[in-house]
Amino acid sequence: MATAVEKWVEEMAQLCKPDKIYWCDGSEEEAHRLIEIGMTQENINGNPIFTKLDQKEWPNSYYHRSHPSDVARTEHLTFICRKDKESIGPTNNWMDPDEAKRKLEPLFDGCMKGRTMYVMPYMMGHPDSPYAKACVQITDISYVVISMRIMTRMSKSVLDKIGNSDNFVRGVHSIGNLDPENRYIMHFPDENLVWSIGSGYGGNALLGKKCFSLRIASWLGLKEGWLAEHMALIGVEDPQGKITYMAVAMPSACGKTNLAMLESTLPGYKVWTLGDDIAWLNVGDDGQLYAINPEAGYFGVAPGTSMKTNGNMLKALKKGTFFPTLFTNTALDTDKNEPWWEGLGTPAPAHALDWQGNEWDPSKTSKAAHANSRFTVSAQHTTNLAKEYSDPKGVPISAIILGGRRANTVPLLVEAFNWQHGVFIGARSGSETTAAAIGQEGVIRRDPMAMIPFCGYNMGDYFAHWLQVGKNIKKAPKIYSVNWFRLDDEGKFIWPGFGDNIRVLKWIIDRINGKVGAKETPIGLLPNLNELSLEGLDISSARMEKLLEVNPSEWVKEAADIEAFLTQFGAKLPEALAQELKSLKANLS
Ligand code: OXD
Ligand code: MN
Repeated sequence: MATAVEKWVEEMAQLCKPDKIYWCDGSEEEAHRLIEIGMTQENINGNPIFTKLDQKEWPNSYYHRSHPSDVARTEHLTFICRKDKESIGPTNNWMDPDEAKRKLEPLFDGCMKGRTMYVMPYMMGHPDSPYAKACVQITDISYVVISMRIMTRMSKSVLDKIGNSDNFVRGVHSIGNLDPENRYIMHFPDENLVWSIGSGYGGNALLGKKCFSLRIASWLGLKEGWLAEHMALIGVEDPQGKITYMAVAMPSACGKTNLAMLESTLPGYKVWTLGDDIAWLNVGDDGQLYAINPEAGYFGVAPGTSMKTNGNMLKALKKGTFFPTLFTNTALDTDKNEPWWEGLGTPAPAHALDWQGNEWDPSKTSKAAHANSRFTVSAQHTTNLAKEYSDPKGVPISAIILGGRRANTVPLLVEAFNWQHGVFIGARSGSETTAAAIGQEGVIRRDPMAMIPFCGYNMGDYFAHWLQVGKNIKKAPKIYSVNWFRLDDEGKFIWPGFGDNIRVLKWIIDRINGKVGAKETPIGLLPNLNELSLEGLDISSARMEKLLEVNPSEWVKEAADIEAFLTQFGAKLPEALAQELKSLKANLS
């Protein structure tokens, strides 16, 4: 008797009409075999699927170039499909589920003719965690298979775990014809189902990542009392050896990966990483907030990653274990057969192909690597991987940090007065858009908890859910806002960032332990300058004051923008947050 997975795969095969069906086992041998085949196959954009890089410098590393129109998430082509439009709210694109299927079925019909259908069984989360989810994704490109093997726990044993049940998350993916006109990423939360066609880009095509672990999982969290969040997970060890665990939300391409891999400039402090992008938070039986990372790898932005800014990551990229490492849309140094990107910290190559495969002229201003070019690397390569990474229980969270990219207005560091105020700080957060999503860069948009592209339901309900989770926690973690990106009058970053961000984390630990004070401002609690550890840092107190400035006229404008954003949730906006907005305005006047 066929299992539910087999029946579903058969149904999908009838629709997509592949030449072959291949069931992935997640083994090392399989990865090598698929890469070898991929090196001889052209992607439909005319590039080989994989190119082997110099194996001495970059062991077990391969290069992939995507279609030039397919280099980032496409939020305008991403839909949540439920009958009840109000339930998905004003910040998501909505489509009726029947209409979505009517639109997609003709696109999927025969889309895998001449191709192989790969069937990937995988877990999101440690298999022994009660929050882990068994998933099956199909795809028609081996680049997605190898990426998923790095990013998830892919194994044929997942099929045994699912057995005959139909309790598994379904993902259907095809690169289709890579035509942006025929590109859709559709989520069906009521069926734990994602359909994605027309893109091979990570955020659109690795369906266990944003599509399941955030958009669909946020629905599961709402129903089951937990939170699926766009957060890195770190443990900060102090000189006494005590580790404080923190969950850090930041919009895409705003430094979560760098923070997760931070090399401390303060002696005695060390950052351990559990994850760089997604955290699932739950209230444990002991009333504490716990977090797990459902992923197993990092899909990080390459440009700007150097030995100086993120040495731990470069070491991971060069580690080379039985998990391959992928580079996508970086430049290719053709003399050395090595990946290269702006900000790698090595001289520009004499001869290189840019991310589109054209000869690159270093004298021109055009970038060699795409601004959103990526590496895909296993967490097993991380030199600072926390030992609790393999603990199904996860880690107890003492601080939640909410970041954004703001040239002005928002100080380096603010502590919320309490959980409710922290939820308001999250709800009011804005950030400049980046190359991680197609669209204009550098425009400020409100991005509550960095979840605007990823919360699968009405954000009014999301805020209420955060408030409720806070009530269920015995000792709520403190909540902070951070902004590494404030500019001076010459447009230069004031704060050095990277390894020096440990100074901010240290203040947070000191606050948790009641060792330092804070001063009250209309927007929250700010550090006293003399209680921030700035030793060894070449930064004047005038510049520090600018970093910590709360400028009333900027904040009056900010409050008006926040109000316009929150008003769109109408009656769904929790009264507590409406009250917080009122107090912010009152405090400012
Ligand atoms: C990512 C993103 O790839 O947020 O993590 O876009
Ligand atoms: Mn992300």
